[in-house]
Amino acid sequence: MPKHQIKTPNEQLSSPYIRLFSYPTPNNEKVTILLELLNLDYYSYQLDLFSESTEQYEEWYTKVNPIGRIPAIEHANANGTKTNVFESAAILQYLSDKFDKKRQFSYGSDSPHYYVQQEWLCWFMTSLEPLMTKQFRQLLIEANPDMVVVEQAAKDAVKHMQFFEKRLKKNCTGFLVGDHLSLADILAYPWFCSAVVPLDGEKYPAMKSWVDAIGDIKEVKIAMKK
Ligand SMILES: N[C@@H](CCC(=O)N[C@@H](CS)C(=O)NCC(=O)O)C(=O)O
Repeated sequence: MPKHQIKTPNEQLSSPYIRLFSYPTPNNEKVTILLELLNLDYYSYQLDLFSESTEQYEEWYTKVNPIGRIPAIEHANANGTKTNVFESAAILQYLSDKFDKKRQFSYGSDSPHYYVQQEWLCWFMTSLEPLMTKQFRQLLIEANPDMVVVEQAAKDAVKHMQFFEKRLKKNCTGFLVGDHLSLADILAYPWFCSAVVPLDGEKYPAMKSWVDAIGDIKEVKIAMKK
């Protein structure tokens, strides 16, 4: 099994290894999907984010991620040299550059699809992702959600989903970029099957087929359960 749960953040591991700092949210699922697809062994430590301890702001963790958010990884290579990466899109790019040499789940800089993948990654991270994070926080974490914020974020998200639908129809392959699954799909997928973003299959048929097809992939199913 690729995943190993660890109970303490600094558990001694023998190199090479990937230590994932996690919490079960869509931002984390993006990373677990790629780790599972690449069949990589990884050690997952779940931080205590939302209780009073707010472990993410402890000094040891701000050395991994100065912003105090999950996901983040520590990768130790065979020589024991460690690299920390935070921000889900940067982690996906790091993992694919290191471990997806055949480019089965990504496009490398030598591909004509590379900058298209980058466009969709940047668009998603700067436009849709902050709206969805806002909704997620209000609905699933705050004791008294501010419904004005939730409704505004939902309206804005719907506007953006129209671009997404058009792109899938234009590309015509069932994927956002090129003709196979890539970082663009992996990054966006967990949000569209999370409870905070109800997807209307009649209005967004291309997105509905895309969600269903990705959700059918064995490794994606495993990653979404973890
Ligand atoms: N843009 C960041 C977002 C990360 C993020 O917002 N993570 C949330 C959980 S999904 C978090 O760690 N929240 C802790 C906090 O807000 O204190 C990414 O994609 O990695």
